[in-house]
Amino acid sequence: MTLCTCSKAGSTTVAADPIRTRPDNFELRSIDLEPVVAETPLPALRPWLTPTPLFYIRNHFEVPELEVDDWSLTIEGAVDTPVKLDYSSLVRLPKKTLPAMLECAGNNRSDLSPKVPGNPFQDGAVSNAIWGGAPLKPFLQQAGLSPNAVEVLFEGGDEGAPVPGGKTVKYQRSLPLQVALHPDTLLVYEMNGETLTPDHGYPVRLIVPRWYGMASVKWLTSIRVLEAPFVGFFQTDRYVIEDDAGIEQQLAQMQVKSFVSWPEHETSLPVGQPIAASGMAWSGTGPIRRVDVSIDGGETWQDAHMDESSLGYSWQEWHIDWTPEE
Ligand SMILES: Nc1nc2c(c(=O)[nH]1)N[C@H]1C(S)=C(S)[C@@H](COP(=O)(O)O)O[C@H]1N2
Ligand SMILES: [Mo]
Repeated sequence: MTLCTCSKAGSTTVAADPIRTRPDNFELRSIDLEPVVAETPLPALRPWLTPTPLFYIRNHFEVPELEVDDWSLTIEGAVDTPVKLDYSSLVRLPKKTLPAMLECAGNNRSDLSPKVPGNPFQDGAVSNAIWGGAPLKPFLQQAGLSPNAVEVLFEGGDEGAPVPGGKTVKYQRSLPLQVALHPDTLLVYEMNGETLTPDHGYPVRLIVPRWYGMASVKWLTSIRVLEAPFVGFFQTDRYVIEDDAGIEQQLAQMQVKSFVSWPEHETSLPVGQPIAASGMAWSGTGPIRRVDVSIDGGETWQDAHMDESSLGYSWQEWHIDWTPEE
């Protein structure tokens, strides 16, 4: 694919898309170092697949040091028989690979007005990867769920005080039973064909397609079936939003959303030269069928082209052919 790159002076050259040809020239935009929080730079949001080194990172605490040799996971709680899983048996099971994007619920927070506290994410707390792992469902079935089971709780190996001076907690999140039992809710050990990296949850993380990122618990150490809804900092204090009636609701599936990845904000383009403006669109409930784009502040709209259909739980690439007239 070629793109028009344009200098401020208005002279133009047609160059190969640098992010596709030289991804090593780009790096994550750091937001915090302890713990690591970093977002994907806008050029790296142009390709459908986000290279692992450019996939956004959202850690609440320091990355726990877990080794596969002594890592194991027990499915316990409201079950007939607890099931214990070790790493070597997990990776020997038939592998399911699934493209899925993750979006942090705080993505685009810096655009909010008035300003709100939290990591000042711009557009880059969102990425797309191909995940490899084993579905969780057979393990839950093997353990035998209590007829009173309502949720499944996932715990990460990371912990800390989320509020300065407050009490230490682990990163814990629960899922409704039917989401935990979805055949595409995965125990993941591979990302883009390689072993999961420490920042993304090594050795094993959960991937919950279509849900905001907070549900995809990294560095899994424990899975517990519950007979009552879970109450905990990352479940009922954070990741809740008031609905129109003023009632607090837990965040779950991603909302419908789209962005323009090219041209970037403040890019100067020559008048009269056709370009392809492009971006991504997604929803937490199904495939994107249509994207409408306005280049006149919403007065008129044109139908964007859908580039390849979006696979699995990924975003949908779109573009419009556009010739700036002024
Ligand atoms: N154990 C654990 N899991 C976690 C988190 C965390 O801090 N600890 N952060 C969550 C949040 S808020 C997001 S958006 C995603 C980010 O996943 P990534 O860092 O692989 O992009 O992981 C989720 N899983
Ligand atoms: Mo997040």
